[in-house]
Amino acid sequence: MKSIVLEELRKNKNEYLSGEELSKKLNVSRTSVWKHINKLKKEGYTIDSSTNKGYMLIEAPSTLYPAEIKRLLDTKIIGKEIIFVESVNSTNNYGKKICEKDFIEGTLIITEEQTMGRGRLGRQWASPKGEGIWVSILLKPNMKPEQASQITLLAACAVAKSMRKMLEADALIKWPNDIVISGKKVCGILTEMGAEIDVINYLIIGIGINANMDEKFFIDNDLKTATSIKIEKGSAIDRKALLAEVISNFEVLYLNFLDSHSIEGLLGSYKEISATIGKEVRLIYNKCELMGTAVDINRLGQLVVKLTDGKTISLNSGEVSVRGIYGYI
Ligand code: BT5
Repeated sequence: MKSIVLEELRKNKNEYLSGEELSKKLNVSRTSVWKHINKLKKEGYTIDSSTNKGYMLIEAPSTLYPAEIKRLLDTKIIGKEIIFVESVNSTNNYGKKICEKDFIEGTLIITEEQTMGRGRLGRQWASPKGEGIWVSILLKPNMKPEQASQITLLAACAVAKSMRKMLEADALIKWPNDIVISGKKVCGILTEMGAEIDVINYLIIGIGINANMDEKFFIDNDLKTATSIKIEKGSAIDRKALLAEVISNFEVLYLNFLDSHSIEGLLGSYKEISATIGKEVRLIYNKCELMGTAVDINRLGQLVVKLTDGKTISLNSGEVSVRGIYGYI
């Protein structure tokens, strides 16, 4: 009912809607309308209430509430179901609990703050309140577990494309899971899977985007090679619009991938915005540190590296640092 009240207020933006009209339209008491208005106000909606005229929506909060995101989406499966939690240890952990029961494919877990955000290999992911986009997409693709890592590339492509379109930022993909702007990391992706030998039971794509943090945040947290969109763009960004753009782009790429069972259609544009191809790289391979040049990303999504000893290897995932203006990141 609360979201229906909100929708009615939205339809009448810049106009007052009387309590009586609302209660008749929604077939509830005026007290009930008043209670829902108060709940919305507590959530941060600015609603003007006037005894004679009624209620008018002045401004919605920047919080990533499901109602705020859903109205910006026109997707078929991704984001049809959204779970919002104000604060959580990790949206991937929360997603895993849901996936281990039963879940609707395309469900999003969104939070304002992660208290134990995770990177790969047990690393931490700093996720301060209200300043980023911390989201997990729950999927159940009908494909072999070995193809799962390719979905990380889809997600990276969706994020980079969205940033390039919305912010006109020169966002590049550092294979496999980072988005960088001006040589610094602005987004990381953590893909986790529940699978049997031949089937994926669930796949969780966790996306962390540094939206509106200031430089001080990265200095205080000793994150020298990280940045936020705000720093790069010079002004705060609309997190709701960016999230909706990422989800919409991701769905297009994901549905194509399900149809074709291949990332070939995506590779051209992925490579065009790669921060890795053609660069000197340092990598950990079979527990050894090796140096080489990244020469390609193949149709399986693997990074092809020509090593300094002349051998060529293809990596599925792993630790690759790219030499850039801030050294290896
Ligand atoms: C990643 O790991 O880049 C994956 C990050 C995924 C975060 C999302 S948020 C939603 C979902 N829920 C989660 O709990 N996680 C996912 P990796 O490549 O291992 O990079 C981790 C490293 O990046 C850390 O060791 C730090 O050096 C650095 N780092 C930590 N927080 C950062 C931040 N906010 N921005 C940039 N770099 C950061």
